[in-house]
Amino acid sequence: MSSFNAQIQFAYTSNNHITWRFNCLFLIIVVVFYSSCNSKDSSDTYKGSAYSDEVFKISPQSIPGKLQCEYYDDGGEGVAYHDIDSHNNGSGNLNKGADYLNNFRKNEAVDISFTKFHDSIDNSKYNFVQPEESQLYIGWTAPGEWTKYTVEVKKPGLYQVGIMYTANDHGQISLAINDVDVTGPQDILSTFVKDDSLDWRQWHHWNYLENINEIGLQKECKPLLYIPLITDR
Ligand SMILES: [Ca+2]
Ligand SMILES: [Ca+2]
Repeated sequence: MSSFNAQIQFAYTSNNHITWRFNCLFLIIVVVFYSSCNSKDSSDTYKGSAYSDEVFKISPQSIPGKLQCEYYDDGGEGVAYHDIDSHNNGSGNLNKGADYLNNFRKNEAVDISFTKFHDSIDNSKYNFVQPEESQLYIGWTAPGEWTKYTVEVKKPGLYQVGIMYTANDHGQISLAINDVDVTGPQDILSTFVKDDSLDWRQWHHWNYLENINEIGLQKECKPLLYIPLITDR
C-alpha cells in the first residue's frame, strides 16, 4: 500500500460580508476511488510540520478520515497559518479555565474555541447537526486567513470532502492543491436561523455538508506533497 504526506491549507473569505463568521470543526475526507501514483515529482520547500501534543498523538492526521481543523501544523505565522491579529481570541481569552481545552495553543494567533453544552451554546435546538461536546474548532475567521495541515494520504485517488461548520451568513471556500485552486469558490450555506433571538448564537448553529467538492490526490507520490485547501479571494 502506498502512502504519502501532504499539506492541506484552509483560508477564509467573507464573501463581501465583513461580519461573516465561519467556524471550522472538522473535515471528513472519504475516497471516491483509488488510483496509482503517476508522478514522483514534488518540491519540498514547506517548513511546517504536523501538529502533536501530549493529548493529540495520532499525527499526522490521515486521509481518508477526519481532519480536525484545530490541529493545523506547527510552524507559526506565515508558514503554517496566517491570522489577521496576533492573539488568540478563544484560548486564554474567551476561554479562561486551567485545562487543556481552555489553553489549547493559546499563544498562537489562530483563534480557537470548543463546543460547549451549558446554556444551550452549541447544543441548541437550532443546530442542523448536533456536534459532540468539548470539540475544539477554529473560529473568529477573517478574509485572507488560512491554516495548513500535513496529512498522511493513505492512497492516491479522488476524495470527497465534507465539512462540519457554522456560518452566520452565506460564504464560500475553495480547495487547492500545491497552491493552485482546483475547485473554484464553493458555497458554504448559512446556518442563520431567524427564530433564534440570540445574536451571538448565530455562529453556533452547527451543520454538516457531506460533499463540498472532490479533490484528487493522485499526482504526487513523494512525501511532503503540498495541498492547500483555501477559500475564494
Ligand atoms: Ca487571532
Ligand atoms: Ca482569526
